[in-house]
Amino acid sequence: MSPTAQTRPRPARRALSEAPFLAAARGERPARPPVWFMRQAGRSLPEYRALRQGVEMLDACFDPEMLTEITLQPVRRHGVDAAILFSDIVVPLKAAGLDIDIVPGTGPVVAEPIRDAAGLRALPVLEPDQVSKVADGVRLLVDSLGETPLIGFAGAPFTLASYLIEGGPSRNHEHTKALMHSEPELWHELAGRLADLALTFLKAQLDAGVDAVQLFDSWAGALSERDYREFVLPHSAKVLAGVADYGVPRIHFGVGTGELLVAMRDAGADVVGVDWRIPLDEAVRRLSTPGAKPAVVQGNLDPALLYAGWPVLEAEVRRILAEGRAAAGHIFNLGHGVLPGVDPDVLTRVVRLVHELGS
Ligand code: 1CP
Repeated sequence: MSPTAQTRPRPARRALSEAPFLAAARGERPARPPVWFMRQAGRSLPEYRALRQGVEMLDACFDPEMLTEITLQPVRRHGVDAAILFSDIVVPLKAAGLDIDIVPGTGPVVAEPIRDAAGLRALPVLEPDQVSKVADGVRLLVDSLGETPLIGFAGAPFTLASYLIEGGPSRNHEHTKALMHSEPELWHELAGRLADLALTFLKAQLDAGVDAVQLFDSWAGALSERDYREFVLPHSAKVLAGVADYGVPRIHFGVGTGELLVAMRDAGADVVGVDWRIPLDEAVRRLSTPGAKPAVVQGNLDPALLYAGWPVLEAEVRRILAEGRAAAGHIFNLGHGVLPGVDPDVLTRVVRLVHELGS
């Protein structure tokens, strides 16, 4: 969101610039601090479980009416300050024709892991019309959301590559790291193609009207800063630079990335997502240049503490808001996604507390 960026013409949109989420993302301090939750839609909500009965996860992601309704559910229930498009980081891969599925209880699983040049050749290119159903959902959402901004998202090249190379969720990312170091040319070609795919997916959402984007590099924290800068940063930077001229906030998030925050900012983020392992004021200190405006951050309540009982949770929310005052702007969130078993009433109560404490 560089101030000099030429803003692209986008769909006519209600006046949203005063929305607390967008104000905080610009580095302002709105009267009401904004709060939303990663994975706010989904299994913690009984209305989601009811709607998904008998519908495969990826089918839901390509049904404009269903993805719209699921996206709206947490906004209605919790009163959060932003909606996040209900989709998945593997949706553009599926749309392009890759044999990939989301297996309940496991996550994304790829039929043929990509580990050599032949595998890379088989990776299809995403054409914008292959995600037209997602864009249709974005247009429906923009019409229904009123004053609440809509966040679009994509998986970053490293996190996507890990699923493709490992074949599914991985604790150690060993095949991914091995390929990166032993066949760097193949790695860079794969990551470059995943950057193009993420960019096409984000542009489809932006052209349809999303108000902000988040690049999820969930598993980047598995890398050293040296490896991140050499193997990952240029590709994530291509994605973030590729959407800069839309003039919307770009949030860049990963888990366990305390040591990578500066590198992730250097990749081109306007807002840096922080997990719970590092206090927000320390994150801001690492991210800020003395004499310049401090960084803008998003985070960072430990999602497990939603189980800890209200006195613990209230103290945590107060601490995080206080530490967040070190930032130019702070968007309250979890440090990672809502766990499926959480009591949704606890989330609603957190939203109310954040709003009350700010006013
Ligand atoms: O049947 C179900 O309900 C499947 C569970 C589920 C859901 C609800 C999956 C499978 N994806 C989603 C939705 C989803 N995925 C959203 C929804 C929007 C919201 O936040 O409300 C988002 C933003 C994602 C993005 C996503 N998918 C990420 C990045 C965010 C993160 O959590 O780090 C990742 C890593 C994935 C992969 C994925 N998809 C699904 C699962 C269970 C996983 C993780 C598996 C693993 O541990 O590797």
